[in-house]
Amino acid sequence: MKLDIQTIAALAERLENCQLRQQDTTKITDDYPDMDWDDAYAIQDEIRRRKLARGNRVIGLKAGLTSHAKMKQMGVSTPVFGFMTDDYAVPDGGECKFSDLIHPKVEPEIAFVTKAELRGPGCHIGSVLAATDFVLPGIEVIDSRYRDFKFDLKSVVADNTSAARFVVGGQPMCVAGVDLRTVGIVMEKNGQPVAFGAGAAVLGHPAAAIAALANHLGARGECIPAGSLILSGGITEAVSVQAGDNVTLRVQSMGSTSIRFV
Ligand code: OOG
Ligand code: MG
Repeated sequence: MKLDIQTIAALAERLENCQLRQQDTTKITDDYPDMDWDDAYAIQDEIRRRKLARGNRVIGLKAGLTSHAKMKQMGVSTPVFGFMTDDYAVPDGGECKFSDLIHPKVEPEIAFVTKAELRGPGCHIGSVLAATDFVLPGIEVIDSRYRDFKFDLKSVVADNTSAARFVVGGQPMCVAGVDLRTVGIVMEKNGQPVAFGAGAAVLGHPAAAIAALANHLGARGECIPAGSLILSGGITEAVSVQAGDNVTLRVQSMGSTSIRFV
């Protein structure tokens, strides 16, 4: 760790206030170029602590930057991990208030719900599939607190990986019933298809993103508890949205889920 506890608390407050006030900021590595990965996750942990202290609950976990499309779009090369609280959940087909966000984008993802604990190190696709209760379509709404979505890996980790809102829905499937590598997805904005892909875009197999999360947490003495909802990461580039937009994600044999920006 390169930052002291006061600096970590101050950076967490700065980033969380940006989220709460719909303001953007410059990336924090501009001010603290020497900060390391542990600092970045410590800032994210402090943001979580602030939300829990305010009465929010953590209801999901996420992996991000798990596809080449996303890594290329953001100019980075390593997956990152974050959390989602109860106020991030939008009901299937429900509304998301655009004015609560800064400059949201949507991502097509496969969501996993687990039935057994996953604990790294050594977690692999097989352990993830064995521990998965079902998978279902999910749209993540990301909203970087950084100006123009311009960040580096440490800055985006500190900013809880741009997490803002998500919706899941459609037809839950057990993993035996679907090949998560070849499963096709279409994301539509206002009825127009805007993004296409297949599950293998995410680290070769979306379950690999869940394994990577378990191994990341394992290195910190934490685990993915049974019953967790986890977003495995955008399959395609993220797509910008405006108030009035209607976004639907269709996943082969898993139905669809949608969200409206109002
Ligand atoms: C970081 C979050 C990336 C994903 O699914 O790749 C992410 C960002 O691009 O702002 O959630
Ligand atoms: Mg995402």
